[in-house]
Amino acid sequence: MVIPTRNEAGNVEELERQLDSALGGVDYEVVVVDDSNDDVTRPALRAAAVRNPRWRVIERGQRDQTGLASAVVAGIDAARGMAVCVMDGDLQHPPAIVPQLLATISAGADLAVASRYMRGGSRAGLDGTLRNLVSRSCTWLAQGVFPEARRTSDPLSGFFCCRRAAIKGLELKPRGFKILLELLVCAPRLRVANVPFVFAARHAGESKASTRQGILFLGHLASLFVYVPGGAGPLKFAMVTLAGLAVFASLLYGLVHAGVHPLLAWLTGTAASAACTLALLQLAPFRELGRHGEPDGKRLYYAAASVSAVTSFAVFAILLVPGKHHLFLGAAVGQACGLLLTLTVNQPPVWRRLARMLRLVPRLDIDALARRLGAQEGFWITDHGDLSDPRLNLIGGVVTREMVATASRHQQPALFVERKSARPQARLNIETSSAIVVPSVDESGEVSAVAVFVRTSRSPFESRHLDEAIKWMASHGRLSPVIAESQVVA
Ligand SMILES: Nc1nc2c(ncn2[C@@H]2O[C@H](COP(=O)(O)OP(=O)(O)OP(=O)(O)O)[C@@H](O)[C@H]2O)c(=O)[nH]1
Ligand SMILES: [Mg+2]
Repeated sequence: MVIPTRNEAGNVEELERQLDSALGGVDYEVVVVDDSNDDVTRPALRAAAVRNPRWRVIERGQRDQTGLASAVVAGIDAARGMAVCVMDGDLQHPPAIVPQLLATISAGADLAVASRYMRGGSRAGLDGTLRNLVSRSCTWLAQGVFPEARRTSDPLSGFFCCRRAAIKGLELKPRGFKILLELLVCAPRLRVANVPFVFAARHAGESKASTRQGILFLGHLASLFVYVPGGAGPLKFAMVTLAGLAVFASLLYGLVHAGVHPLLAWLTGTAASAACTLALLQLAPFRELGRHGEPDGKRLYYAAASVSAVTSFAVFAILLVPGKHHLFLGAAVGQACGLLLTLTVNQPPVWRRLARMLRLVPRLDIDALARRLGAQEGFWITDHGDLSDPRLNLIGGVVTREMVATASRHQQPALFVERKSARPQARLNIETSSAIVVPSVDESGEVSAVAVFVRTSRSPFESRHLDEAIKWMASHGRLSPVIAESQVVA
């Protein structure tokens, strides 16, 4: 149980009592992450930790008090159980629901959300029509922007439970109160289930929700939109498409009015619109759009875009024949056809079939991946405890077999680069060794094998090679879904 608290002294004893009675048959621990600035909460929590061995309290110093969500992240990092449940410390989240959340996890869900917004649930304890309205609107906004948040009816709930192995390695950087939304967006492949609950009234103490939290929430949405490349796909697609269409339409209109031949104006407009789209796709937030999670997905994206442009042009040219007054109708119908085609290709089943047909997802063959990365050698170490594997001799110097062992122990992909010497003026044509190490984690959260790539060259591996190795292995199911999904959320 991870419980963030800030000035909740009046709730501690009752919380302890209710958790005890609700979790009778369960082996559980309570990790309280406390940011209190009153004089009474910390003594109350310490007393709970002394009398109850299940309780642990993390008291955060002033500098680390960066909000509710970061407290939850700290609690999750410290938790040791098979499942982690997050709940408020003011008893608005009834502990009696926790066994149902745990049962939902046992039944196969990765994430069980206690939801106020479903049959059997309610927000009786949320006082005031205005707060209800704000809460509802924020939920709709989050679900409108992120389809990932539609997997539960209550993506802004602060009461949920997840399998710890399923979220291990996720790079979370939430702001404000909404940690669940962060999980949903950063890990779109988690299996989510809802459990209804009645949001109770506060047992004691005061609310910390405020207008400032509302502003932080908007900032959090923006941060997820910008820094999670694969998040909010449909909205990003609409933005890029509309930008391209705007460039196309204004050029077509302007050039035709300046007396340029419509076909030439169309070509110019299309070229400029394609350039604008391409430029947008280079930006980090839009990068994933054309890739669909495939490391090599852009090839298909460009092919589809070209076919759609040709279709659009053909329709335009045919409709142009009857006379000039059909010009803009022709352009509109042409663009609509092109868009329809793009949308069809964008459907995951169609996309996957095409990708397979065009061999964009070949079987992962470690030699092929080594060639892609420009590595001299690429190999699997299946018994990663065995550091005597002779192939590890390939990584010489500072990059040692211990580093491979470390990356595997921490289950973290790593990039190692060494330099020949500490001399400030390096000779540029000297070869250095570098290595990429990517542990492959199976369903149970264990490392089943470690992929090692070695390069001895004047230009060592860079972080983009590491990213590419991770992407390729993930798209071939050789990596835990979480490591594959975790993005750098700045
Ligand atoms: N560690 C930590 N906990 C916090 C912080 N802000 C709020 N909390 C805790 O997070 C939980 C939820 O905060 P509440 O103030 O109850 O917010 P709320 O439930 O949205 O609002 P109410 O319905 O008015 O209670 C409570 O247990 C708070 O003590 C914080 O900055 N740090
Ligand atoms: Mg509350």
